[in-house]
Amino acid sequence: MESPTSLAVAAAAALLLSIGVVAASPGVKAPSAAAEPPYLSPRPQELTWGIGTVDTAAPITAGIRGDMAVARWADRIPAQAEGYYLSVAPQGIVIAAADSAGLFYARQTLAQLLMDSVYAAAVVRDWPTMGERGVVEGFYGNPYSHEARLRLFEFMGRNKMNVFVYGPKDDPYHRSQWRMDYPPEEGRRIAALVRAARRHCVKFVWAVHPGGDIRWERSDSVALVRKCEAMYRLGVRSFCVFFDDISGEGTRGDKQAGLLNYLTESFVRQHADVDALMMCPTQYNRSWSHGDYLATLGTRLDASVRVMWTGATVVDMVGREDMEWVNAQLRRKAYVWLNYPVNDYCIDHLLMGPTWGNGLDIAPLVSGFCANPMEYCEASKVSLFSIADYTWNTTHYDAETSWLQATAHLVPAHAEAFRLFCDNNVDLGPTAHGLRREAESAGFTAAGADEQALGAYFSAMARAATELEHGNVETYLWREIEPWVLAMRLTANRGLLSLMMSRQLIEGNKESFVKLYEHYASMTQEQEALRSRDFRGSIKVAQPAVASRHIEPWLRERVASLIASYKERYDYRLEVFPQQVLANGTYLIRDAAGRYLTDPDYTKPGAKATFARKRNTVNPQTQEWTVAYDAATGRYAITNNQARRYLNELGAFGTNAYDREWNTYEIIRDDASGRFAIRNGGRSGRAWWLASPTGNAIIYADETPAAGDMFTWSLEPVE
Ligand code: LOG
Repeated sequence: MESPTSLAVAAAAALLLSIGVVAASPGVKAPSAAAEPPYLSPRPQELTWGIGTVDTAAPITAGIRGDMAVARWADRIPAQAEGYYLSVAPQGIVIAAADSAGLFYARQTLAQLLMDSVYAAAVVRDWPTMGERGVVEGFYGNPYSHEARLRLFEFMGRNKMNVFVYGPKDDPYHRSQWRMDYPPEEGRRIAALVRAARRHCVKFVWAVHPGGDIRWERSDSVALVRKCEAMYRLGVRSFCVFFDDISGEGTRGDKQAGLLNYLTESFVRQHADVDALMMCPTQYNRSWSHGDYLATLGTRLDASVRVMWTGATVVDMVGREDMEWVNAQLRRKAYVWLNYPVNDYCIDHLLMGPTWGNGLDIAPLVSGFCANPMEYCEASKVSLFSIADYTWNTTHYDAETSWLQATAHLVPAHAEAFRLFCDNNVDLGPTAHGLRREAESAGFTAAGADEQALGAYFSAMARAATELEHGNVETYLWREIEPWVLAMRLTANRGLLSLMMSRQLIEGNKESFVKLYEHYASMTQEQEALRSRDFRGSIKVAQPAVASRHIEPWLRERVASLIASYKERYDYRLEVFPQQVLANGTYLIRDAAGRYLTDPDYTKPGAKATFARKRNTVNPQTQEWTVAYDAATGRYAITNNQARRYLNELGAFGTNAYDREWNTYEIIRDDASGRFAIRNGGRSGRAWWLASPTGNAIIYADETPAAGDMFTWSLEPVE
């Protein structure tokens, strides 16, 4: 039997032919790029292309400042640490570097000059704009696997990143059990990581997160030194202490500074080869800072300690003004912890768009710059590639160019398809942190109302998904992105179906319209059932959201309006469409005992709706609810009339931005009793509303209740 998907695709192909869209055959390559010089990333500070190519067997002269071998080129070596001079010419290759890191980076650049079997001739003088550039594994959720970290270090080395801060929130020996040593097996893995990082010129910084339960007593100071000594024995030479996301005693700035100073004296300065400490403060962004906390750190912390900082808010790009502000408080240059592309607070979304918005002028104001990535290590490399580029050559960074290169670099065999995929995984949706990336689905927004262009775009999306699925995408990356690729294909096919539906409506083919709608609905269902990879011990499972900024809302509204027009004209098979069981209006919502659902204190943010036995005659509006059908979801929004507050999925009055995916409800009518069942919407789980006879808030049932309990609500229109 043919699946709805294949039917839809066949139907889509037929439609596209009928409307004159000629599908390009997949896999058409751009004309040979042999004439073009290779792309170097991070972008070198000074680059001059030579003429012609250089044999890979050409002799190499290499050394660092002071070596006799490179004395002739000494004046070309950049003054900056990690800098290098590289000349690739037919008579030979010269690498003259400032230090061993410079030597390593010159080799990375040389490797990028390789075209098939020859080097492109070039002269490069290069050095980093920012001294410390890298990654902080600092997210909530599944920590990276050992293998993912090893691959990441290699990637970082190739992209000239030099710091990895190890601080996954869900490693117990980092946070909840910070006093305890790693078990031997895990200890050996940490030791292996330290060595692997070093091979790629990456400094491994181990972070500890003691603030959740620390007691400001000598015993805990000693416990911390003891733990650091144990990590030292595993090979760790750089340390960081996190105090983020805690409450209570642990948040005291004077005590934190005291602990860091103690650790500096009793541990760091007891070893000749341990780096100065880093710390992440509790008030790590400007919107959370209050009182004299940061100033206390500024005056009390040993001058050697570097302090991390996420910018104006938790999740934001970092600009000059914020750096100047915090540096003045801290009396030192803050160390940027960029919360991008981390997605632990918006796990349905992959953040694969261009990395833009960080100031190109902040380098003199920072002591380092690390990005917190997604728990999807491979997918994060789109953004990390650009962050490497940005931190190495900050003033010349161009987000769009860097993104194009990143996508081509990660999936070279299907660069075009992968780019289209990335371009449909850009926005974060509404979140508590507020960061948006609205430039998503560029080809779709450019198509406007042009149905042919829309059809071409949806077909390209569907083809790209198929190409990635069957093509040559590196396995580790594929395992991460697969659910989102499948979602993209379904979205694309639903888009095509919506175009076909309007055509059938215009032509008056009610049977075909209904058939197409049925495919559409079954694809929607299939898409809603998609989940991200199932991790062992996974904390959260994502329901992949693709093209959520522009295409999804457009599609839902379009299909809803098509259905509405259909219903105006036809009676045929109306039962296949979502039913509006309740007219929009104001209602009293009462439970089986007749109690009124009420907004008890409309001045209190986050308060829960409660029940009242009596009708409120002073403030009747606190018990009056606007119930409005949302055609895009087929569900209802429920808003209290007193303060116009919406009810969220917890039965509380929402304080976050209203989100129809979360804050709309299914309302079902029982014809026999005339009562209603109310159920949570898509993203917020599908729990049923119940009114406990004694309790005073809505309770939720995940299992479908018996009809008598389920159809408990009466909705009475208010005249
Ligand atoms: C956490 C971090 C988390 C990120 C994004 C810091 C310093 N701490 O709100 O672990 O990944 O935000 O959700 C944080 O950013 N807390």
